[in-house]
Amino acid sequence: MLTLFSWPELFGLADNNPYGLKVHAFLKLCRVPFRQEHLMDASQAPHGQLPYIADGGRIIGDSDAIIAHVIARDGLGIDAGLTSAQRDTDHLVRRMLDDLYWVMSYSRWQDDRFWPAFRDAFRYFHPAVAPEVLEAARAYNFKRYHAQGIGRLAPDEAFARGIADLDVLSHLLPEAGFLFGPLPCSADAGLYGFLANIHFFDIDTPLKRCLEARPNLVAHCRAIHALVTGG
Ligand SMILES: N[C@@H](CCC(=O)N[C@@H](CS)C(=O)NCC(=O)O)C(=O)O
Repeated sequence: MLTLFSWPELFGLADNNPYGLKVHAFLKLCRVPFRQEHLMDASQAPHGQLPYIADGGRIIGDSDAIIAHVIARDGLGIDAGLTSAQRDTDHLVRRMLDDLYWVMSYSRWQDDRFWPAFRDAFRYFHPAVAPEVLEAARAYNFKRYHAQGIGRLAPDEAFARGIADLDVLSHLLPEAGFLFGPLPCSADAGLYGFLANIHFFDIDTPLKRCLEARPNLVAHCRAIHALVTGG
């Protein structure tokens, strides 16, 4: 059976990382059987990043590559009805979410206003994780943020990027239903990976405030959540 390796759960979500949650949601939406293993270390992963999967002797990293592999392996029709314009939108949205990733991650690990709440939540849900491990991860993330560029921004500048992304998503999504119609596509699993990691986190960041003020983003998040959790 396919195994999904991803970062730990938090606030009832199967992964506190949006890319792993995206793959988890995709597999659930497509009713693909899998088991999940949570890791605190990405050193064994392809490209040194989670998520990755092990599937019949193959190891595949990167959420998009994983989704493409499973669609091809099982002949899944989840995206079969998309027009070429919708496929272009799907591509652009995924790339924009790659940018939102940095703002979301920065809000948890770098911004001193929210780091204590994130750290305490992590320790509450995962008491076995030593405080030094989280502090080391924080120091490592500071280096990543600096190299990427987000770490050089003041919090207001960083959040302005993420809020602009959420605004665009709110314009794109309908009031009800999913990105491209009444049924979810793989793009909706991707959106959920990010939106749920803001909406269900009990940390009052500017990203969360922005999302909560846009009913269609909340509705989308809750609709996919109900489909993947059965609740
Ligand atoms: N393009 C990848 C991105 C995954 C990703 O950004 N993973 C980060 C999340 S924190 C990671 O595992 N980083 C580990 C590291 O940088 O050491 C995907 O779509 O899966």
